[in-house]
Amino acid sequence: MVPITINGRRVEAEEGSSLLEACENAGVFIPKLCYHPALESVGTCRLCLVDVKGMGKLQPSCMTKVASGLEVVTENPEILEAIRANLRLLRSRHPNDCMTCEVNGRCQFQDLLYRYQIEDKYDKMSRIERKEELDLSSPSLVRDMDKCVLCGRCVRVCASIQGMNILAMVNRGSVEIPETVFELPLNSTQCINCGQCATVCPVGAIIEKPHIHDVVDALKHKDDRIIIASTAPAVRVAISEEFGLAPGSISTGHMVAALRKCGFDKVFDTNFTADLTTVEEANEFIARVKTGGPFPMFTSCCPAWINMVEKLYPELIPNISSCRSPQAMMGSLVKTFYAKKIGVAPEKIVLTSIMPCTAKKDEIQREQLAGDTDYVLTTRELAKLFRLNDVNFSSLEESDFDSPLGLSTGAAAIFGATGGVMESALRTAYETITGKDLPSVDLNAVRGLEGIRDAVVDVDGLKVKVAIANGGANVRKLIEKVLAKEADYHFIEIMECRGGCVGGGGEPKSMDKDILPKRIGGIYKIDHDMKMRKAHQNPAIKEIYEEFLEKPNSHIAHDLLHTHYHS
Ligand code: HC0
Ligand code: SF4
Repeated sequence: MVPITINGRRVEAEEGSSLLEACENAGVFIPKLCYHPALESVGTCRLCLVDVKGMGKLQPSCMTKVASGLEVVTENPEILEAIRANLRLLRSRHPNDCMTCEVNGRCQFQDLLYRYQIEDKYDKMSRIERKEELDLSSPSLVRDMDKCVLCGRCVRVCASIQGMNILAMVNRGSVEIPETVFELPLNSTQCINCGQCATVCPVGAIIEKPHIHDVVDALKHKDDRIIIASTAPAVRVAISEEFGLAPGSISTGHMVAALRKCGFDKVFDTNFTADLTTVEEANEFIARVKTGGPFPMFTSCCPAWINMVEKLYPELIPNISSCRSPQAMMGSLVKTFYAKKIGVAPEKIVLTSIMPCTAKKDEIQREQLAGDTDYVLTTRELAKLFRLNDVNFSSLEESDFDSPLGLSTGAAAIFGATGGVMESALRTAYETITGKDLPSVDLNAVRGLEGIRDAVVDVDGLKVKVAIANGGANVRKLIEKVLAKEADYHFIEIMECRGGCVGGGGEPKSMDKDILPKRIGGIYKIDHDMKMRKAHQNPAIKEIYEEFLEKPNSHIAHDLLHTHYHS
């Protein structure tokens, strides 16, 4: 730490860190659009300008490093005028449809316009006509480049974190925008629908394909239909942030209560089918061990990963577990097992899945799975649904999930964090293979936030080599090693988003650089505090096998819980 002066106040700051971070750590507001804590700084939006003594003209604070003795001013008439001029310019190319924009009230640009009083009541330049075509081609995302503020965050996240390079800045000046190669509609590119571009977008230029309007409509006009929600492991933690709770807070009971308040007739838990996935996947792995492969076996629950394999690495299709994702298992069980149980035609059930992920919107439209899950709301859309329904989130009385598809173990909870699917599968595979209790339920070797991790797990003499990758660029690095035969893993967990599902493309937008460890902390706490922490111990899972599915990997389990892939 070194001493610097910010607006005449002496503070300690980390040498070599950015002035922007130093100011924020000192509680001094800095406007910004291109800066994002998860991405490399580029200093292009020219909003984070500061005056540094001895440096001449105004400096972008995101690109200026802290050095001992720096004297920084963040507010003076010159800085204010420069910021306002830059905002006015961006405002002049922005449409006037805030009142109907999907991110109204959650827009970093709108906040800055208010803060700096960029009023345009009499601005002749303000415009409403469309310049760029709306790209609705993707099942997961909407691109509205008229709303782009040129921050370039989408381009950087797609290239450096996801390793995909789907978007690039094209043109210059008033027509500059992030564009796909050959200006193809997003769905005709190799985009994997991970939605990382949408989570970093400060405005509404890239958003999830909204399903909220259909869900609101279904809840309003139920007729004789049963409206069901099912919630993913990661949502119960991240939803807290949307209602002012500390990141990492666990809101399971409040979330279920809020869903009931919105009018859902039943609230099921995707964690139940995460336990079911574990049992099916562990048994599939054991069968591969007995028959000699193919190895490595890859997990199959991340739909952006499935997109990546089908589009870029089709030769790996035989290596992917045939298990449907927990979302897809829930879809098929609700429309078969549950419909039969309550004596209702499957068409009379509307199932909405609540996910931290945009690619899950794509997954439900896969022809192998179509018709099971009707809608997918992201965590962001869920928060909006709660706000629309005047839900007073934290003061609701907590509620439990409904049975029979609502009971789960700690092993399901950790699906929401990178390494969790692997840890859960290993807990079950170990006990299924050895018939013995695991020496320690916490398999710390597979936890963490590093992009690629590996471990050797001793299953009673059998050395199982496992690896975990999170974040598309890391995934691609690991896959290249596997394809080059430089790695001989037996089992690999892949999550395309950093941190796993807690960092999904549908999660609340956050400018907290420690957001992933905070959310992951909440996820492991759920597991730690549960009595049942192994999927195969879940009595509701045992019951559904006895009543309906017979046994793991049975014929009916294959029909309803497994799938296939194609390039
Ligand atoms: Fe995930 Fe899932 S854990 S992909 O990371 O397997 O989205 O949260 O819902 O389906 O359960 C996301 C999260 C899920 C699924 C589960 C898996
Ligand atoms: Fe890139 Fe993912 Fe956005 Fe597609 S969804 S453009 S792969 S960041």
